[in-house]
Amino acid sequence: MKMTFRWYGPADRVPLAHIRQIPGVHGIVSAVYDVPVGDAWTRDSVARLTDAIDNAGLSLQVVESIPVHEHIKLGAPDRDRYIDAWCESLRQVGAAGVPVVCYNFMPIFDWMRTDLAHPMPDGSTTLTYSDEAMSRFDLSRGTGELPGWSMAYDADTLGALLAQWRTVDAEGLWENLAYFLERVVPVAASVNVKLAIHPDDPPWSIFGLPRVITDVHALRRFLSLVDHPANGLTFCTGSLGVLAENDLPAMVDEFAAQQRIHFMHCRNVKRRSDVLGARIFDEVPHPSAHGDVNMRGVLAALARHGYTGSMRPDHGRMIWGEEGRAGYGLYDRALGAMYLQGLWEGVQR
Ligand code: DNO
Repeated sequence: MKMTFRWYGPADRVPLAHIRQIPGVHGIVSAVYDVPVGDAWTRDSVARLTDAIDNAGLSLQVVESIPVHEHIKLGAPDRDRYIDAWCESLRQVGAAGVPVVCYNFMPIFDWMRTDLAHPMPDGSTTLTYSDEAMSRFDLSRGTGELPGWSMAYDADTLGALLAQWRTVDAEGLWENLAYFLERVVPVAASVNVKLAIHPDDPPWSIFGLPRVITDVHALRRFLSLVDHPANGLTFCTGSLGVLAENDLPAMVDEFAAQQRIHFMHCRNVKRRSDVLGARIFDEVPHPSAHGDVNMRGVLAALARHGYTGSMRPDHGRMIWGEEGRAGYGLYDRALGAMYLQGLWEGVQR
């Protein structure tokens, strides 16, 4: 297992020099942030990224993410052009020697929370999701009201996108995903890159949009769309862990045995519900005791199958007065990295 840490490029408030001081962390997870979605990454844009990371004494182990243009997910008539650009980015990443690319296939929105600074009893703040708070967002005013959503859409653009999505249901999304995979997996294989889809977060439909990468059945179906080692998973314990029916250690056992887990996102979540039974979850400290994720079970399953891929501590809380990008401060993620390494050492035979 390789312990890694996400870095949002030169604009990140957490400098590479600080990441380097976390014991055992040698790998970086990052992306090219200065090329518009849908355009191909160039050799130079990738080299600027790898140079900055190499110069800090670290190495780029995973690209997270090459964004998938909305027209690919929608299956729009011009999708081939965007798939070609995605493949070109993939070739550049492969040429730079980066072994894994993480991406997602969620319509319009990536991960979604309703509160990015929910106060916890210990004085920290964390990310929280609530169905009830979701139902109060008014998308007719664009994405402005959504907490921290990085892809800002004005009211008209968002309205048009939502209208296009009314014609694509979950089965349509599966078809568009298959069409995409059939074209990108051979390219990934040819440049020695493993693809790792990120599960939908949360793993259920939001705003009436389809979401399909949700549970064990979906992951099996996904892997069978293109049954090739380069077509694999980012196993995110936090995303999958908010569904009680997802038995995470059993899922890791199944997919790691098939060598189809190419990247691990480890974080813990605590499920709760309001008086009416609506879903709520909080992101909690990484150790198993704090939430519903059996982290020991997950890492033990990985160890049993000799997992050699990258792992990163996913979101952390804001602690010790730190300010910054929600979920991506230094301190709590560093604690997570240390916990995960201790656990990993403990589950080795
Ligand atoms: C959230 C992340 C996701 C992830 C993408 C992958 O913190 O896990 O935004 O990077 O879904 O494409």
